[in-house]
Amino acid sequence: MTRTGFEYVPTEIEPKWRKKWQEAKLFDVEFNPDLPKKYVLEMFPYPSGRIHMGHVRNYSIGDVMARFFRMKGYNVLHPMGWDAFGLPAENAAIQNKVHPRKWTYENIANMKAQINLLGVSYDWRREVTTCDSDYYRWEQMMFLRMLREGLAYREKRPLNWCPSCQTVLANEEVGDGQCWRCDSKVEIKEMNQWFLRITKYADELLEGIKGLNEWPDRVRIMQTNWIGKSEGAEIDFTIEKQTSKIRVFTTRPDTLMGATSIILAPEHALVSELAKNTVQEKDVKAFIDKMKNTDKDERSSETAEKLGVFTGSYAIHPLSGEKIPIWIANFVLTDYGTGALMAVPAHDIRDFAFAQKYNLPIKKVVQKTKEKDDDTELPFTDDGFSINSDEISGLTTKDAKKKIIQILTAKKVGTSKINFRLRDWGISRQRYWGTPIPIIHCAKDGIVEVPESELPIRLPENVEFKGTGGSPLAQDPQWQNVKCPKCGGDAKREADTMSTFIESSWYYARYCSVKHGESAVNKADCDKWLSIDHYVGGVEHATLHLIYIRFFHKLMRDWGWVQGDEPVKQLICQGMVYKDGAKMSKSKGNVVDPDDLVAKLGADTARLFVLFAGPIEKDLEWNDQGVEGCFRFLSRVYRLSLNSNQQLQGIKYPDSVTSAEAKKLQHLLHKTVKNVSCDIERDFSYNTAISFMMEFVNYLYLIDLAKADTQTLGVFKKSIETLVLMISPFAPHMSDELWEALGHKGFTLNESWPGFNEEFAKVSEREIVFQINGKIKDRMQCADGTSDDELKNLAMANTKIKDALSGAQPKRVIVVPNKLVNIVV
Ligand code: ANZ
Repeated sequence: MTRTGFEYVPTEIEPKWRKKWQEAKLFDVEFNPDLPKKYVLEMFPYPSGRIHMGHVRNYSIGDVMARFFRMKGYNVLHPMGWDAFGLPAENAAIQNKVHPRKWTYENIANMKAQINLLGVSYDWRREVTTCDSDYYRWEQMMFLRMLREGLAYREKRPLNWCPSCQTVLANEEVGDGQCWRCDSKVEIKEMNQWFLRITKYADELLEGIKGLNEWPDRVRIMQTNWIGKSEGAEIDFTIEKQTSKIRVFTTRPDTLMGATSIILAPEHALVSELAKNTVQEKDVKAFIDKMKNTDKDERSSETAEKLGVFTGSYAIHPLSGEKIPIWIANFVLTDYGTGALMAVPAHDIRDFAFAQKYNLPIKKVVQKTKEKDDDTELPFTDDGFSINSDEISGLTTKDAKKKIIQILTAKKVGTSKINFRLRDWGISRQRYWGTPIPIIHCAKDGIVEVPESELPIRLPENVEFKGTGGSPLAQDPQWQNVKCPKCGGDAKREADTMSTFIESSWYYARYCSVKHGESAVNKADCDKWLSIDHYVGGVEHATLHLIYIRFFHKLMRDWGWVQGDEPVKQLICQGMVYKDGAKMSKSKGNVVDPDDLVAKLGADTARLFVLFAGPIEKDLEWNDQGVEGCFRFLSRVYRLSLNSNQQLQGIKYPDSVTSAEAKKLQHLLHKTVKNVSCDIERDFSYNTAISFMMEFVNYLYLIDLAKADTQTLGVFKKSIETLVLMISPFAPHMSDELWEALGHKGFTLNESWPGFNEEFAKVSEREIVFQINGKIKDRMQCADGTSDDELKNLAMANTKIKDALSGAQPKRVIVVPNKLVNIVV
C-alpha cells in the first residue's frame, strides 16, 4: 500500500465531533416501546475534583456497551450523575476555607468537562446531583415514611466511632478495626442514633441472591456472608439464687448436654449484677475496662488469645439441673445473638481453647460413628452422632437438633431461632455535608416529624468548619432552634445528617425520568426502564452500596414505586488500574492524568487502551508502550481507510465473489465481524474483540490494491466500512471522522451494527496434497489460508510421509499455499 500524507491528529478530530454530537442531541434518549431496551449504568462518582484512570476505565466499559447495544437496535438508557454529599467536601472546607457547596459544584463542573472530553454517550438531561435539595428532599420524605412504618427508629447503641473523623461509622465502614476513610483506629461509643430496619428484609435479601445469576460469584458470596444467616436455638439458663435468666444463642442445640459454662460478652447487661459483692468483682471490672478499648474484630479474630474472667455466679443447666459457672470473655460479642453463649468445649474450637486455658471441664457429647464409644478426637466440630445425652443419644446431629428443640420448647426453656449477622443500618452522621434528618426534638412531644409541606429542610449556611467534634448543624442556633410543630413550644432540629449511602441507594430509579414532577421517582418511567441490565463498578462496593441498593429497591417496590424484586440484573466488577505495581493514586505519585493523555494522544486512544490492556474484570497494569501501541493502531486504521478510499472511488461490492483472493478476504471479514460481535455481546470481552480487529487490519495491509482484482477491491471497500463501524464504540470520534470521509452522512452511532454471514465466516477447507519428490503420498483437509510453516509441520508429522522418509533428512520442502507440500530428498 502506498503511503500518502494522512496523519491521524486526534486533537483536530475529537472536538469537532463532540460539538456535532451535542448539537444533534445524539445521546438524548426517549423510551421507544417498539425496541428492546437496555439500561446501562456505571456507578456514579463522588465529585472529588478530577477524574482518574479508574473512572476512565469504568466509563469506557459502560460506553462501549451503550454504543454497541444502540447500534444493535436497542433503546439504550445511559445516564450519569454525582454522588455529591460526603466528607471530603467538608475536609476541603476545613483546610481551604471554601464552602462545601462551592467546592462540590466546582468539582462537578470540572469532572463533567473531563468526562465529556472522553466522548462518553450520556444523556445529561437525566443528571442527578445528590446534594441538590431537589434530590434530597425526597430522601427526607422517604425517611418520614419509614418512620411512620416502623422502618426507621432511634436507639441508644454502642457504635463505631472514628475519633479522627469525629463521626459514627456503619459496620460496613470499618475494616480491620479501622475507619474505611482515614484508617484511624475505631472506638466503641454509646450514642442515640437513627437506624433503618434493613433486617426486616434480611431473609429476602439473602434468598434474592440465588436469583442474581449474572452477578460475580465473589460478590454473591460476600453478600451471603454479610447477611450471615444462622439457624439454631435460644436456650434459657436460670441463674443460681436469682430470678433473672440468661438467654444464649446456639447453632448446636444438640450439644446442650456438653455445655460446661456460660460465657457472656463483657458488655452484657447482667454482668455487673452477677459480679456484685463477689470476690471476683474487681477482676470483672478491670476486664470490662480493658475490653472497652479493644477493637471488636481484634477480639473475635480466630488467632486472638482467648481471655476471660469468672463472674463468681453460676447458672443452672435447664436439662441436667447441674451448676455451671458463668464467665465473661473477649470472644463473645455483644451485638451478635443474645450476647451470651453456652460453651461446649468438646465441640467448638474457641470454647476448647478457653476451657483448656481456664481448666473448665470438657464433656464429649458428639462422635463420628454410631458405635458405643469411639475414639473421635476433640474438639470435634463436625456433624456426627449424639452420645451421653439422654433422649437424644444415638441420633444424628440433624435429628438431635430437632429433637432437643422439641424438648426445650415443651419445657418452655428454649425455642428454635434464626439469627442474622446483618444489623440494622445506622444512618446518623455527625457531619455537615449530608441530607438533614427531618426531625424535631421537643421536650414535651419527644420526636416530632417535620411536616412534609416544610420539606426540604436545607442545610444551614451559618456554619464554621473547624473539624472538631460534634454535629456542625448544631452550631447554627437560628437553624436549630425551632418551634415544635405539635405544641408550639421551644424545640430543636435533629443536628445529624444521613449516611451518604442513602443517596446512592435510589438514584438509578430517578434517572429513568427526564422530568420528575412532584415525586421521588416516576412509576411509569421506572416500569419502562428498570431493572438495570448492566451495572459497572468496583468490587469494593460488594457489601455496602450493593446491599443498600437492593434494600431500597424492595422498599420502593413495597411502596408501589417500582416493579420487580431486584434493581440490578447483571453486575460487572471492573478491576483496578495499577502502575509500577501499585494502585494508581495521588499518594503513591504514580498517577497518569486523563487530561494529559487526551491532550497528547486523544480520547479514543485513552478509551482503547483501558479496554485493550486486559479483561475488564481484571486489574490493569498501566503501560506507556501499550498506550502508544493503541495510538499506532488507530493511526493505521485511519491511514488505511483514507488511502484506500482514494484508490477505491467508484468501486462497488461485487455481485458474486469468486476469485480466491476476494473469497479469502470475504471470509476474514465475516469471521472478524462474528468474533468481534460475539466477544462484545457474550461477555464484554473487549480486549479480545480489539485483537480480532487488529489482526484484520494487519491482513488488510498485506493486500496490494494496485494488483488486486475488482472483486477484491469491492470486498476491501466493504471491509473498511465495516471496520469503521466496529471500532466506533471504542473510538467513536475517529470512526465518525472516517465515516464522513468515506462519503456517509450522520453518525456511526445511528448506523446498524454490521452483520455477518455464517457461511462466509466458516473456515473453508482445502485439500492439501503431500508429496515426496513429486509423488503423492497422502492428502489432508486443511483450513483455508493455513500458513506455510504450519503446512510444512503437518506434512512432516504425517505418518505416511514419515514411513516413506524412514529417517531420511529432506533437502528442501516446497509449499504451494492451499495446494501442496513437496518434500525433496
Ligand atoms: C454452642 C455451640 C456448640 C456452638 C458447638 C457452636 C458449636 P454462627 O454460626 O456464626 O451463628 N455464639 C453465640 N453467640 C455469640 C456471640 N455473641 N459472640 C460469639 N459467639 C457466639 O455462630 C453461632 C455460635 O457462636 C453459637 O453456637 C455459639 O456457640 C457462638 F459445638 O453454641 B455455639
